[in-house]
Parts: sequence; structure tokens; C-alpha cells
Amino acid sequence: MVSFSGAGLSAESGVPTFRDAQTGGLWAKHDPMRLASPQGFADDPQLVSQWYAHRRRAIAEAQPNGAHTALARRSEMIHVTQNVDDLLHRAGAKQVIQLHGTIAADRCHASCGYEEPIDMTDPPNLRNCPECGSQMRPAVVWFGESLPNSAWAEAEQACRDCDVLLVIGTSAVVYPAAGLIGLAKSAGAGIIIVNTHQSDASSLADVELLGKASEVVPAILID
Ligand code: BV8
Ligand code: ZN
Repeated sequence: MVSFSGAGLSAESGVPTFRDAQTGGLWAKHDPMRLASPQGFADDPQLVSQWYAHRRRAIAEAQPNGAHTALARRSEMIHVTQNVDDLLHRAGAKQVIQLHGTIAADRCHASCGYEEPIDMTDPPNLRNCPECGSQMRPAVVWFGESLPNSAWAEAEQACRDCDVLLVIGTSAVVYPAAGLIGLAKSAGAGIIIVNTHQSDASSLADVELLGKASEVVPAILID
């Protein structure tokens, strides 16, 4: 069994998803799709940097929920996630593939390869790459940016090889990540979906369990 997760996995830990960000007060007037893009960063690097600092502090305050810990306990499982938070790692999960990078690090925007972990409780402001002098930016994949080749290759392999794909808390609208569900299905995997609502993946489900991740996931993975 392989898990494939989106922001709904961390929702009960209090990590605001993009949609929450739009309704969540301070940032409501900004479009997350714009802020999480190279164009948004070019237009207003300070604003983007403040948005990530806000999200980093929220994640630092958050705790892994029952779904993270249930997944982490299954050390044999590979966990493919769209989430950039570090809650699966903090829950002790060993095999985590982050398709959209990590908010817990900054990297050089000029792709010189320099990357460094950051203190999520006291996130850094805009600064230049110590290696090449270009701007540093969060080590996440923005809209319009390609996914890390190695993470994508590993995730494709895991989804091709698995018997069951446990799809947790994703609306399955962002590609190419969401395409992994169809890829697993066409390779013969059973598709189990855990979500509070129907999603774009519902038509691919062999089993769809409507409920909260922190309640349903532990119930499925019970030893
Ligand atoms: C790419 C990191 C090409 C950043 C993220 C036009 C212009 C440019 C690009 C495109 C375009 N049209 C289409 C595209 C492609 C685009 C795309 O798919 N857009 C969508 C919106 C149509 N994709 C890309 O740009 C990707 N790159 O295509 O590159 C390319 C190729 C070669 C060379 C160069 C370029 C890159 C996409 C990655 C974007 N980065 N995150 C950051 O976080 O700051 S995406 C981000 O949003 C998340 O990672 C996640 O993937 C996505 C969705 O987030 P949310 O909506 O918040 O969460 P989710 O969808 O998971 O929904 C929450 C779900 O949980 C819901 O279903 C809800 O019911 C459920 N839920 C809630 N609570 C619970 C629950 N379930 C269970 N329990 C609960 N308690
Ligand atoms: Zn650099």
C-alpha cells in the first residue's frame, strides 16, 4: 500500500490550505495561485516572503494529527505527498516523497543547487544565495515550475508497483501530481479515497470513505 496525500491530511492539524488562506483573514485579498508562482515572486518578493513566513510559523505551531501518526507507524509504506509541511516527518514517517518540495528549507532561485534548512519558528527574510548571490526562495515547487525529477520518478514507480493507493485529503486538481491516481489504477491498483467531500478523484475510487482523515486513516491502518 502507498499513500498519496494533499492538504486535507494536515487540515486537522490547523495548517491552512490554499483555500483557507483565501478566507483566512490577513491574506484573503491575495491570490495564493499568484503568490505561489515565479511571477508573483518577481512582482513582489517581499510579499511572497512574508506569506511564507506566516505559513511557516503556522506549521511550526501545528502538531501531527492521528492520520500522520497512523501513516508514520507503517514504516513499510511509501508516502507520496503534495504537502510542503513537515508533519509526516515529525510524526516519524520514514519514506516520504514530497512532490512539491518542502517549506522547511530555502533554495537558490537561480538553481545553482544551494539549499538550506530554515528555522520555521523564526523564518528568514529575503536574502541572497551565499553561493552565487541570486535570490533565495522557499524550496517548494511553484505553479508553472516543474517537479523535482527524482521525486517524480520515485513517486511514479511507487504508484505503478502498489497493490493499493490510499488517497487522503486531496481535491486532485493539481497536475501532474493528481495524474498519479489514474496511473496507479491503470497499473491495476485498488484505489481507496479518504476525504470529507467528493473530489476529482472520486470517479477513480474502488472505495470512497467520506470522513475526517484523523478518524478514518487510523481505522483503516489498524494493526
Ligand atoms: C507544472 C507548493 C509545468 C507551493 C503547490 C496554467 C499556468 C501554469 C500552470 C498550469 C496552468 N494550468 C494548469 C497548470 C498546471 C498546474 C496546475 O495543475 N494547476 C491547477 C490549479 C489547474 N501545475 C503546475 O503548475 C505544476 N507544474 O505543471 O509544470 C512544467 C513542466 C515542465 C517544465 C516547466 C513547467 C506545479 C504544481 C505545484 C504547485 N505547488 N504547492 C506552496 O505550497 O506554496 S500546489 C498546492 O495546491 C498543494 O501542494 C496541492 O497540490 C494543491 C492543492 O492544495 P489545496 O487545494 O489546499 O489542497 P487540496 O487540493 O489537497 O484540497 C484539500 C482537500 O482535502 C479537499 O478535497 C478537501 O475536501 C479535503 N479535506 C479537507 N479537510 C479534510 C479533508 N480530507 C480529509 N480530512 C479532512 N479533515
Ligand atoms: Zn545560488
